[in-house]
Amino acid sequence: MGLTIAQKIIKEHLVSGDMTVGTEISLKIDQTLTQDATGTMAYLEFETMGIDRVKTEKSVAYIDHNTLQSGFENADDHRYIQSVAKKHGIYFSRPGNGICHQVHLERFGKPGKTLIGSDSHTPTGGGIGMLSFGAGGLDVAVAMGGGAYFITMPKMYKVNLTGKLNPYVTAKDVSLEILRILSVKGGVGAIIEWGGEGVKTLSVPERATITNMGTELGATTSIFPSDEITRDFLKRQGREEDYIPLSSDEDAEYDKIIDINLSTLEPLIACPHSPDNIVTVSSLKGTKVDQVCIGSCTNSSLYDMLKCAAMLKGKTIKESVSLSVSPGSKQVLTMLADCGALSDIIASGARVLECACGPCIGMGFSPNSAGVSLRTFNRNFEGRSGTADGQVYLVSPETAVAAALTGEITDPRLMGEEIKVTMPESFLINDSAVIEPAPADEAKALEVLRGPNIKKFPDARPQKNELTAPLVLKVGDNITTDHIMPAGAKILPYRSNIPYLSQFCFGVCDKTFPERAKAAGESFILGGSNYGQGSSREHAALVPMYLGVRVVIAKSFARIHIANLINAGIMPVTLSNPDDYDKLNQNDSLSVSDVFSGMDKGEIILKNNTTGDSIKLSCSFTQRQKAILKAGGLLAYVAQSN
Ligand code: MIC
Ligand code: SF4
Repeated sequence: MGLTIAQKIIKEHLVSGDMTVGTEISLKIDQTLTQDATGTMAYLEFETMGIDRVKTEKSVAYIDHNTLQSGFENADDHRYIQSVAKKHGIYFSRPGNGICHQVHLERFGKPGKTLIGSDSHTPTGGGIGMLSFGAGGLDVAVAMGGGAYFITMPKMYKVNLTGKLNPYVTAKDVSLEILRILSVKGGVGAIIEWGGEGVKTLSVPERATITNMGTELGATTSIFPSDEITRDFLKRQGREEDYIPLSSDEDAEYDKIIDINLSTLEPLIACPHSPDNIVTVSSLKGTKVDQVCIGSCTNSSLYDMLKCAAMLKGKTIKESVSLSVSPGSKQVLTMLADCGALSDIIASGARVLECACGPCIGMGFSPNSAGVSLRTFNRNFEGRSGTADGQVYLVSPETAVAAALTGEITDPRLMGEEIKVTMPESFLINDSAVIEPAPADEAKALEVLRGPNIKKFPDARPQKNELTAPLVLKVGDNITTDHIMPAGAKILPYRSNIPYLSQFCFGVCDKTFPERAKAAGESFILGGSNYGQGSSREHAALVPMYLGVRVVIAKSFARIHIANLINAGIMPVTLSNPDDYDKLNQNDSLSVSDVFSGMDKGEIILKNNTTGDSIKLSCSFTQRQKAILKAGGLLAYVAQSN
């Protein structure tokens, strides 16, 4: 049987397992990336492992999430990451150099290689045929140390593209269309390969928009073939030698094939508060807009920015609208400036922000009360913008500009003739904002600089064979990591300070949770389906662990979060019968016994001491995962194994 693109790369990197769908495999990782919000913790974990130099081909530490530096905390953490990177063989991308995924695509990613990153949108690298995964910081730390990355062998889905996008219909609309078809749960357990004749009509930045948003489908990752378009992109980036061709075999088999005819698509929009809440832009025509934000790792390439600049040229944005533009990288910003397009953006009345995540993660530019904000980003989870009642919609750059100019949701096809942009023959190459690591012989003497904001990693709590504790929180379906451990300007500076962060845990759902969990000492949480969707932030597991949560019961879990729970020593189990969700109420007293033999059998019995009900819980832990849970988390497990 022939192989898909992902299967080919997996086969070449397989360390353990036999590639049977649903079983555990582990992969050799060629490259890693971190960003600052997850990076501090990842490097603290790496240091704990006691390894001198990273063992990957390339590891890069980016500073892009929290660049406000509203106090010493942030600046100290940046300095810590810079010094730890220099010492241990990691490249350091300074604040201002751009958003990790955009810069990695431009400067470091390679087709056919494996990449894990402590950020859920790492699959952006699939735009150049790289097999890239979002992961928790601990998994990235292990990979930097040369350890394999463990995943469940995914199913293979193919999206077969035909036709060609019409004017003002974009790669973002393709992403929204697949979200409409599959929903935020539709990609769980699968790698999505994009193929068919239509692929040839999409440039690398467009492909990267699509693989980036594959994360919102819950997919393990997404990937495009590496073809002449990929070669051309790498050549323009001055690194044609990194090109290798990659395609699936003719007789490769897929678990699902979805057909999308690009010619039939129209501009789409994701309504509050979920990326799969999709309608056509034209159906919301006339809705008043307060704010428009262009940028994020989804839509901040030079291609996107040039199109926006062309639409804004010679025009002024509507008085009632506030527009922000954040170019994805220093390369993009410099090239926009050099060709004059930046002046067109500024002249229109836009506010040009730093090359960073910015408003996407609630770092400034929050909308006004109940404000309608159209964003070219990938997530519109409730409260993420920093304004609790903000109404965030996700759109393409073209739809964003149309709204900025008219003050209301407007189908961009009404904005006149198609805007055509010509891409430059070569990109401007200047890696001055990437600091190289010190040579190994000099590195030993280097000091790692730590500020007072860095607090000790929480103590491991090994799983016990028996536990009686209250159900301290019951929540519904699609709980995101933004619900569990919110981000935003007030909280993000404390990502290396778990005790401080713990005050905000589940703040969006129930502000009393931290106090109640602490008072309980040990506790259970109950979630609905797709628990933990969204970000890779391991803080959404480490903080509940710190607060004493020992077991999370849910109807189903999101991939990265379940790995993070296990890595933090919290046991994730599912309800064997989802209807039993109704038999459990907040504050019920619950017990599990014979946990260790239950882990082996795949079934643990939960006793509800309040109602007398017995409920079956399912689990399917590998030997390694059981050992991690018994050790009290991955760090403790690694320490025990050394
Ligand atoms: C996000 O988009 O939610 C983030 C912020 O990039 C996160 C990482 C984080 O929480 O630091 C992600 O997607 O993994
Ligand atoms: Fe940054 Fe937003 Fe992309 Fe996350 S989704 S990496 S916050 S730009």
